Amino acid sequence: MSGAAHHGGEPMTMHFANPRPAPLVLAVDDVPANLDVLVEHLHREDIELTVAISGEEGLALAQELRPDLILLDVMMPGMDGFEVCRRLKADPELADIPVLFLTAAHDDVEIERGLALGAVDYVSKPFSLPILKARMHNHLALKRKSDELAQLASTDGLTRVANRRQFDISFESEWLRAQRHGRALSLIVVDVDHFKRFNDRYGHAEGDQCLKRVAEALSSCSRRPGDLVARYGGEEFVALLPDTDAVAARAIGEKMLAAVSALAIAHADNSACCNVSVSLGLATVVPGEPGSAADLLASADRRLYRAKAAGRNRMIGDGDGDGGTAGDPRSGGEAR
Ligand code: GH3
Ligand code: MG
Ligand code: MG
Repeated sequence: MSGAAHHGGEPMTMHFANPRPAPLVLAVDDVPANLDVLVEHLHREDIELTVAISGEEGLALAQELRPDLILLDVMMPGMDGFEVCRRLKADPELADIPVLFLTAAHDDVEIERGLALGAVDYVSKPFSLPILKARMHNHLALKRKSDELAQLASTDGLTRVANRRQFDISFESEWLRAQRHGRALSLIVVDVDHFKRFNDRYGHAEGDQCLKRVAEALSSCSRRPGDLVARYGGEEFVALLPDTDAVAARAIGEKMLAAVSALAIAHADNSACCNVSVSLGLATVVPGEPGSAADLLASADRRLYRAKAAGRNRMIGDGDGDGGTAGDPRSGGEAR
C-alpha cells in the first residue's frame, strides 16, 4: 500500500514533475486498528495510501511526500490533529493539501474548530465507509483540478517551460533560501541570436517551432529538482540554479551552448554561426555577499549584452574578459 515517490531533501518550489499515476492519500491516526480498517477498505479505490501513527509522523510524511489528501484523526496524544492542521496551513508549500478530519461522533465544537483551521471537510467516527470514500474522491477531484490550474498558470503556452510569473515566484523564494542557508545561487540569462532575422527569413511559425526546441534543449541541461528554466519573454530564457556556484553554472552554460548548437536549426542570417545560436550571461551570488536579487539578475543581463557585443554564440560569467567563452570556436566573432 505505500510505495509513493520520495522527493527527499528540501521542499521544492516548482512542481513540473509528472503527476503521480494515482493520487496519494496520507492517513494519520494513533490507533493502529483504525489505520488497518482504512488500509483494508481503501485498497481498491485507485489511490496510494500511506499511513502515520502520530501527529509528528504525519507532519513529517506530509512534508516529505506531498500527499494529495490527508485523512487526519483529531484526538491523538502528543501533537493532535488540530495542531497538525494548523502547521500544515501555516506552510505555504503544504497549505494546499486538502485535510479531511476524522472527528468523534457529531462533536460540533470539534468539527467547527477543524473547519476553522482550514480543513475542507470531516467525517464522524465511527465513519460510514461509503461516505468517507465519496468525500475523499470529491476532494481528490477538486485537488486535481486546482493542480491543473496552478500548472497552467505557471507554464508558458508555447514552449511548456515555466513562465515569467513562475520564475519571479521561484526566484524570490530561492533567493531567500540561499540567504538563509548560506548557499550559492546562480542565474543564466539566455537570448536567441538574431531571432528577428530568423522570423524575417523563415516565418513566424518556424520561429515558434525554433523557440520550442530551444526551450527543450535548455531544459535538458539542468536536471536537479530545484533547477528551473523559464521563458522570461520573447526569445529570452532564464535558468535559476539553486545551490550552484560559478564553476558549476559555467558547466551548465557550456552544455546549453552545445545543446542549442546540436539542434542544428539552419539560420542563414545569423552573423555568429550558420545555425541558430544563443548568447548567455551568467551571475552567481555567494553567501555573505551584499546585494539584492534584482542586482543578480541585472548582473546576468549586463553580461548577456557583453556576450552579444563580443560576437554572440558565447557566454560571459564571473571573471570573464570581454570576449567570453565562444560556443563554437569555428564560428568566429565577426558581428554584422
Ligand atoms: P539579438 O541577437 O541582439 O538578440 O537580436 P534579436 O533579433 O534576437 O533581438 P530583438 O530583440 O531585436 O528581436 C527579438 C525577436 O524575437 C523579435 C520578435 O519578433 C521575436 N519573437 C519574440 N517572441 C516571439 C515568439 O513567440 N515567436 C516568434 N516566432 N518570434 C518571437
Ligand atoms: Mg535575441
Ligand atoms: Mg531578446
